[in-house]
Amino acid sequence: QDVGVVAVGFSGGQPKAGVDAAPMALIEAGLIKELEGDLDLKVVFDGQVHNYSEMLPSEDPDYRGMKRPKFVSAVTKEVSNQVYNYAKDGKLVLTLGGDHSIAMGTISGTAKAMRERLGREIAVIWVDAHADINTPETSDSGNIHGMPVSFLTGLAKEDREDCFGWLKAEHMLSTKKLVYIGLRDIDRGEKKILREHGIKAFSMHDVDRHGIGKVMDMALAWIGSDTPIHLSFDIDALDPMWAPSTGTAVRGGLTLREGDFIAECVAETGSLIALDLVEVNPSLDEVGASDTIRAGNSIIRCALGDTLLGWAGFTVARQLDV
Ligand code: DIR
Ligand code: MN
Ligand code: MN
Ligand code: MN
Repeated sequence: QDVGVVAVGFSGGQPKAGVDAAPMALIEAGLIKELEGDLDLKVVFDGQVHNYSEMLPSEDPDYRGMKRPKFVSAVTKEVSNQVYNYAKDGKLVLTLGGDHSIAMGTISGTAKAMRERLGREIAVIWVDAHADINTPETSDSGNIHGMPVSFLTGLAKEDREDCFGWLKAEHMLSTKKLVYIGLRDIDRGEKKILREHGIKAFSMHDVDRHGIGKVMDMALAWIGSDTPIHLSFDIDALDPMWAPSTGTAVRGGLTLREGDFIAECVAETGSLIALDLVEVNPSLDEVGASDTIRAGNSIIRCALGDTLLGWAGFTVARQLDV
């Protein structure tokens, strides 16, 4: 299996600097070497962490309450093309963020590529403390990293090409093919959206009630076999005990093992086509930064087929390769 890596050093979807340094921190911790050396994956990576500074608009006023709309739109459009180019020739795409607004790029890219390549819609497993499904109008913060899912599902619409109007039907995700795991901090407007659209969501309450094993069985049963899976993993899904260095930490989260288990279960399906690892911010809680980076690396390794036996006992993404 070939893995295409996109390193997105972007923080414009939220106000805290430092999340742009995560891709380099993950790579310096040995990520790419481990994927090649331990997991026998062929990694395609241009060696560059993109910062997209050439896309910074000269002026970028708030629009519909969104902060930095033109910059985030331009960067996510570029990320969409980068991800699409890997996915269209059968590579599993690993995107290192960056804040979670970049999922507008990654998911639109894989959705388009899988429609063209397999004639299929993708499913998304969104692992996060937050639902990131605010529309510009329901958002209290105006931070676009809290909105990507609403644009990707078409719940938020915008005609202006330079403010996400570039997202077309081919980029979109069905609300029926979206599953959340780990939720525990959802805004009022988001709760209404989740309820009204019958979106499948496993909150921390569900993880406590059923255990993570049963939750993964239910999540994967909802998606069904033979569907390409895009896993979008926000490190703040983990409890701050394991991943303190993140912009909006919320207590009462997943353990490190539960996070790895989610990734292992998705790997076992053989249907993983893309993974995002986002919201690691090494400059917050500097004492905990190395733990947070290690947790991120661990989730990536598990999703790409590492096992407790250190043996790639299943072949990632083979099932869908025709
Ligand atoms: C909040 C926080 N729901 C917002 N979202 C975060 O700003 O829309 N997402 N932190 O990761
Ligand atoms: Mn998120
Ligand atoms: Mn989050
Ligand atoms: Mn909130």
